[in-house]
Amino acid sequence: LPEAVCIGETMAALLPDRPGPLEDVDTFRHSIGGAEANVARGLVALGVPAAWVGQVGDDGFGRRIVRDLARAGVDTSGVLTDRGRPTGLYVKEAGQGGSVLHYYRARSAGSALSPALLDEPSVTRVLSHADLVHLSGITAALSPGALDLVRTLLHDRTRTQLVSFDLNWRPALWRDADPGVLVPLLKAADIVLLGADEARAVLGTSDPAELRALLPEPATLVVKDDAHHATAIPRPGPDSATVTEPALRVDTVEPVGAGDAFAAGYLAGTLRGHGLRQCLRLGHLAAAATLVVHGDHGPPPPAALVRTLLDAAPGEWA
Ligand code: KDG
Repeated sequence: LPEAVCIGETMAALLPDRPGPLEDVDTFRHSIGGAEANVARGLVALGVPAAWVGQVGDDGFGRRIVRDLARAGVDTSGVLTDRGRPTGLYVKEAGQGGSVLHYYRARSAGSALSPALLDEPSVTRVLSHADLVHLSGITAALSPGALDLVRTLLHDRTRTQLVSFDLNWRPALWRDADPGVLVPLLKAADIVLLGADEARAVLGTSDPAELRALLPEPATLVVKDDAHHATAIPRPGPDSATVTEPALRVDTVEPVGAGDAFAAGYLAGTLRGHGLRQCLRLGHLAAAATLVVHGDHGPPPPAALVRTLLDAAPGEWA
């Protein structure tokens, strides 16, 4: 049974074969994407048994999602099929300044998640032994039912031990919903992951001390400053110090998915009992592997390299 369960929407992804406006693209590659499934995949790549739980439509896109995740070693036994709704889709538009994701997910099977999911025996089973449940702010934006599911998982801890929450700020999803609901969700999590830019957009600051004052409850806040560094801010206490670790320098091909890879690395480190510095390093290593490829996930870093770099002296790391 999985140690970690990642819950949210996974979509079919159409990736253009060339950069530029969508109207000029002739060929798209069919892939899959979704922040929480990306984290599950990243965890498995790092040796942590993980499941993705969510809903797909009774269609080829849905079957492809389940097949690809299962082939990657992700437990899909808690994936439900919604016969009345289609699988969601996103189309990537690659430009000079980065990629834009166009979503076709309104009324999708994945956005119709609700606390009823937790009554399904297959879902109860995968949750029964999990040490960690991973959620994200994306799910909170999808529908009132999906928001209720996130709230239930954060507040009803009889089901789960540790809950991690990646803010995953996607402004396009919040045009018709109130992002104010996100702050109480962040406060109820144990581990909060957020980008510095996301923190500024949602909380008005990315300063570690100010963020801690706004979110005093979580055991750890992890703030990622894109290509530069990441900072883990533990709850103040006698043995807790804030740790900052620089990112690895790589030639970025495309950043989509790197945040999920970082989360997977950080959380794998946490589940393996590593200290904050090593968790941040594992996050950076996993992110670097995804930054150098076009899709949502890159091949995992070789295990021997991981071991060497986790133990490297500060000057030898980055
Ligand atoms: O983090 C990558 C995700 O943004 C991508 O996989 C699609 O889940 C997705 C979303 O909602 O943006």
